[in-house]
Amino acid sequence: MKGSVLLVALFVCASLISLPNYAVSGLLTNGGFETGTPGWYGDTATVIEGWTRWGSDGWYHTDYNHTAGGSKAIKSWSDSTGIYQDFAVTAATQYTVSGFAYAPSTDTPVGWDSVMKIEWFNGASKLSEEEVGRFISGTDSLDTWKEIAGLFTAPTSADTGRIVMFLTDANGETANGGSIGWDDMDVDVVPEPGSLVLLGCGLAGIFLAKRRNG
Ligand SMILES: [Ca+2]
Repeated sequence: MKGSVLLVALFVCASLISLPNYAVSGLLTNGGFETGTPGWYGDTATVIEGWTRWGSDGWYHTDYNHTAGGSKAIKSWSDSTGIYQDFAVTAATQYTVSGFAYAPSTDTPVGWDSVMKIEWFNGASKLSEEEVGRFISGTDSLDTWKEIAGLFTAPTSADTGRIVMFLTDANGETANGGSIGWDDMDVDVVPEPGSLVLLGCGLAGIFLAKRRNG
C-alpha cells in the first residue's frame, strides 16, 4: 500500500518536474490571423485584430495559410511594410517566441529576407531589441513553411514586449523582391524553474520513505 502511494507520488512529481519544458498560455491575440477583414495593407477596411501594420506593400489574405485548421495569413513584398503586436511582460522572465514564414516559388524572393524580432519596452521607452530569426531568401526552401523560434529574457524594468515581422533588403536587391508570408505567431511565458517542485518532491519522498521503512 505504502509502496503504491510512493509510486503515485513519484509519478506526480515527475509530471510536475517535466512541466517547465513546455510553455503555457499564449500571450498574443489572433496569432494565426484568423480574425479580421482581409485586404491590402493600405486599405482602411483591412482589419487584423490584435495587430498594428505599417506601410502599404502588404496583404492580409487567404492565399497560403500555415495550418489545415485555418484559412488566413499575412504577406509582404517590400521592406517598407511590417506588422507588430505588443504584449505585457514581467521583467527578468523568460519567453518563447515563435512563428512560421513562407515563400512561394511562383513569386521568387531573391534578395529579400523576412525578419522576426522582439523589442522590449518600459512604457513608451524602447530598451532593446533582439532578432528571433529570419527567412533567408536564396537559402531557405521555397513552398515550405519555416519555423522561426527563440527563447528570450525580458530585461530588468521591461513591462512590454513587441513581436515584429518585416522584410529587409539584406542582400542589396533594389528591384522588387518576391512575397513572404507569416502565420501562427506565438509568444508564451516560460514557467518558473521547477526547483521548488523538486525540493517539495524530495522532501515528500524522504517522508514517504521513512514511513515505509519505519
Ligand atoms: Ca492562419
